[in-house]
Amino acid sequence: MKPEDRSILSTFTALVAVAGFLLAAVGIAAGDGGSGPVEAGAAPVTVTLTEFAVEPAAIAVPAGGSIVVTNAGSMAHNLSVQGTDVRTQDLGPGASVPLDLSALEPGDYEVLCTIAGHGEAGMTATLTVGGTGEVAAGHEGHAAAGGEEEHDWAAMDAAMLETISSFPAATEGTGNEVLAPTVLADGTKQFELTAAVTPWEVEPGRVVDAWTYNGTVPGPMIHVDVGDRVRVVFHNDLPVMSDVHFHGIDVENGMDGVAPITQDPVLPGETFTYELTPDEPAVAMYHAHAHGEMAVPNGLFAVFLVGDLPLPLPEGATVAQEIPMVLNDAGVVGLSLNGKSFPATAPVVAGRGDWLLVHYFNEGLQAHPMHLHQFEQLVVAKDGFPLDSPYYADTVLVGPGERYSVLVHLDQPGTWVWHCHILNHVEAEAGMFGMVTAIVVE
Ligand SMILES: [Cu+2]
Repeated sequence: MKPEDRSILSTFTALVAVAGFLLAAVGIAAGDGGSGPVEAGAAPVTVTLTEFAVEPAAIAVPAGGSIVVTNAGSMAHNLSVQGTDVRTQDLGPGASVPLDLSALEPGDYEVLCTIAGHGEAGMTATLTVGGTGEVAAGHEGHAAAGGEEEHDWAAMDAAMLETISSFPAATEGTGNEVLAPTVLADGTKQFELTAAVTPWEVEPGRVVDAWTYNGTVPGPMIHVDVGDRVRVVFHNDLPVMSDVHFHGIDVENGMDGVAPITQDPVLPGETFTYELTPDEPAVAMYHAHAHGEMAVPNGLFAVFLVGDLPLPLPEGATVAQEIPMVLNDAGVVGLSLNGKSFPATAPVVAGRGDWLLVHYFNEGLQAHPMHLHQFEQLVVAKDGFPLDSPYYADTVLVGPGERYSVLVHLDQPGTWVWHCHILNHVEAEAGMFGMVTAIVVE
């Protein structure tokens, strides 16, 4: 993204936020004015959406009332009352809208964000519509939140220190394991992939129903040589149709994995065999294309490397470790690095003086500025294309679908933090989480 594009984006984001504020103000004014169904003087309860929570968790409103729904997160969310037609549209970050609940009979309801995976990730709450017209407990919560919100500062400190000190935490399952092919008689390298819904431990104790290739997030890494004949036998055990798109590799049209355009959908229980012969180096990915908005964030993504990049290393230097760093921010997996959320994100442990080659892959729905403390990142390739003029950066903005390859020279010992610099992708009042890990130079 060029600098001018970035400033347009931030202007747009600011406009969205202003529009959201105005909408919220209109909603509150309508309630206070007594023209709507809300009784005079009863300001609507504010319900706040974040990744991945709905607050308050127990919403209470008088019969005939309304609420104001605010998206304080960093991705789109909505709020829907289950079993009814009452819901907001999808709200961008910063947006705020009134939601009229006067159509609801008194009683208890479940509310949730209906964007794929967000409910499962925790964006649910209960809604009690009171029958008496009295302002229920939720209103007091709003009054407190509207003025000085109560923070338990000591608890915030304790949670932050506790989460950080638990790094690195062990979890079940490792993504990006290299997938060994079966080599056929004619030299073809055959890889077997099965897509299915399987349990995946994103962080200690948080096990989600991920959509996986061969049971892991990211799926297994495929690494072949330029000119290899490659066959990928794909078996679909998902409850929906699927396909496999090789993002960043030249293929024949029928192998592009875009059902129903280039192939028939691979229905549940079916198998499809892809054939490709990559003829140049690639830093690529494979992922589902059918139902991509749901399937990919839920975990159907993996790394596909072809050959090796030419690297501008000093005379005699070699790469000590090649690190895939796959970014995701949505679905049941959520904000994560290589399928794990801090403190389960694996640190890179390396020796002083080592060179690392890191490939960033963004399989999420947002751009992430990946910042490495202390060490400059020498950007050597974009989307697998070697740069004529590699450049240094301490923060590399990786958009959805993009790949950046960077060389890092670890010339200082210590534990150096490595994280997305959108700060609510890494921290919350409950502590550190999400897109953070570290490089430990011994
Ligand atoms: Cu981020």
